[in-house]
Amino acid sequence: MHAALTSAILVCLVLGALILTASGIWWFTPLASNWHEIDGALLITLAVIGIAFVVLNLVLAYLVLRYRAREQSRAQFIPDNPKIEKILIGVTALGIIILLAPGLFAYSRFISPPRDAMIVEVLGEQWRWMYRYPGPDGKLGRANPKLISPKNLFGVDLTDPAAHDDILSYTELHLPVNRSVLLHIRAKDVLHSFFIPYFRAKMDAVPGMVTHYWFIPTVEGRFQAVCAELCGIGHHRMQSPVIVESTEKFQEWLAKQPTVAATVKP
Ligand SMILES: [Cu+2]
Repeated sequence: MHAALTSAILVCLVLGALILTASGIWWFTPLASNWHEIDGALLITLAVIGIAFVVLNLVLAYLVLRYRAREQSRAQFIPDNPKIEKILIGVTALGIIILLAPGLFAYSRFISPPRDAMIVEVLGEQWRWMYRYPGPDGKLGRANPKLISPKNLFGVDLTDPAAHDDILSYTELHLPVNRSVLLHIRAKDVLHSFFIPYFRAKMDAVPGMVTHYWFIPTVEGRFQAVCAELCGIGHHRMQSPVIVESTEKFQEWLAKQPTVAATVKP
């Protein structure tokens, strides 16, 4: 009786997972960037682990029922079976290669930006995201965590002339549509992770180093960046609007934001 119930629960688990997947209620948000390749890697991962999940659970359900305890049945001792072990090692190795390879290729492109990408700095702190854009010189000035103060939230180094025209945004990330963007990601205090689910883009923000990734926003609209690293009690609040708009609107917005010279300079 217990064996039959266990088997039935396992079959229901598999059916429930298949129905939920087919219904699409937890499916990805529509892609709003160039990273079809990352979606491809995610789908391959889902297919491999999905097939493994269904097959293993159905086999388990069958074995639980087929070899349940019965009066007349006796266990047989089989110490090993080299043939089955070889097959299992082969299938597992193949599964792991299929899981990892597409992601490795996608990741190498994800961190290799095109030369003409627009650089934006992302700074994470408990618990918000802030942004710094290069000014008319097209260059981000140097920054140093030691220079961070209540007035100089980014720790911008004012001895670097390239820093003076940098533009600061303390709340929103605005981006022009269909333009390559390279994010330089920093953290002030603890580990954070800058994640824009619609762009399939995510990278850890690590205190003491600058990490990066690039993408092309392909859809105009209002999106959301979140922190994907449990970073303290206010982690859930660490969200920020991401606005993708036409180049003209973006330039208009950028012109209204404060520069380092206007805010940080003593
Ligand atoms: Cu965080």
